[in-house]
Amino acid sequence: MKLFIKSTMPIMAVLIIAIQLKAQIPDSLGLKSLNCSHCLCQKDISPLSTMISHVHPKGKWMFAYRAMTMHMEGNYLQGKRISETKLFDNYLMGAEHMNMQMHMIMIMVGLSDKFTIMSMLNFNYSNMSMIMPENESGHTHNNDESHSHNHHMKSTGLGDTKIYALYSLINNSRHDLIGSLGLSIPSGSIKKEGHKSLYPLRMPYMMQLGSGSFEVLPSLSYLYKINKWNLGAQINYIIRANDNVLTYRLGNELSVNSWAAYLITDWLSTSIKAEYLYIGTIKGKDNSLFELAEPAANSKNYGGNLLNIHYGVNFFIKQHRLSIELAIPITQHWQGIQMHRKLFGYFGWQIMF
Ligand SMILES: [Cu+2]
Repeated sequence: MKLFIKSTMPIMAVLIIAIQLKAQIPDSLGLKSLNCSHCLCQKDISPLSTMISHVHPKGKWMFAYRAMTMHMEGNYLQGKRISETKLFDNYLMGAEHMNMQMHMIMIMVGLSDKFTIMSMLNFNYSNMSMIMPENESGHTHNNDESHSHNHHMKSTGLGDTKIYALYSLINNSRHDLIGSLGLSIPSGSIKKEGHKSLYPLRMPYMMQLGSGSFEVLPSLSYLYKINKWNLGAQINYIIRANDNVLTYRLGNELSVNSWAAYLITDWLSTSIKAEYLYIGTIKGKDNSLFELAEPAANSKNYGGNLLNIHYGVNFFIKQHRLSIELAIPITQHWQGIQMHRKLFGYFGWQIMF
């Protein structure tokens, strides 16, 4: 409960500021939207997975729900899939596949025509299917499988909470340049444990709901608008500012992405995007994790980089936007033994008012 209050504070702050702002400018909807001839916010055709792609005119609100799912599979060492036998030479068990879901609730409001604030609450769900050699699996539940033995690790709950300030540096009929700075508050648990009878231990780093660190999130976005096209490029950085209470710090992350989006008709747009993501290695470690239990429990098996290609569509219905996007990795390189990322899916709904 305390955690919930702590994490909803930024949302509340945004709400209070925005309600006051709204009271001061009663005709903001009618009048201000006319000022917005260069503004992308009304019909933002940028890819859904691009978190920051517009600022709002003063007093204009947006409410959004976004979901992201990622599927990971196999155990890879230096790009090559390794056999279960090889895995069990070094570890007691391993992951077979994993599904991660993030559900985001987002509120955004223009404090002035240049300055917008945005707040995001996350709910995370992770499910990792584990394998272990048959002779290691002397647990209580019955099992008829002949080769290896499966069980699942699951974690679910509130993730880290984010608040962003966005500033429009350039905004004209052709060019948009948006600088933004965010802060992530570690509201997500980093002490999730597995099921009592199967894995009565703290789960590995990637199964935890947050980073446990405060994060500084700078970003710069450029958009070029021509006819029905919107061409964009963006750079995002996640700086993990402190060691968390378990004395480790997840690596910093850099994302560079570029996209082309096209408005096909009044109500439909499509986009392609390339994203390069670099994830740094973990500093320190969670001392309660047994490193030989599985690759994910070893802090050395963390970090790397990948290049994703995205394809998305946006539907516009009055002030609503519905979006779907899919992404697949083109290349990926990971430290040590890690699963490979296979598929990403995004779904989003947003409303402007
Ligand atoms: Cu918005």
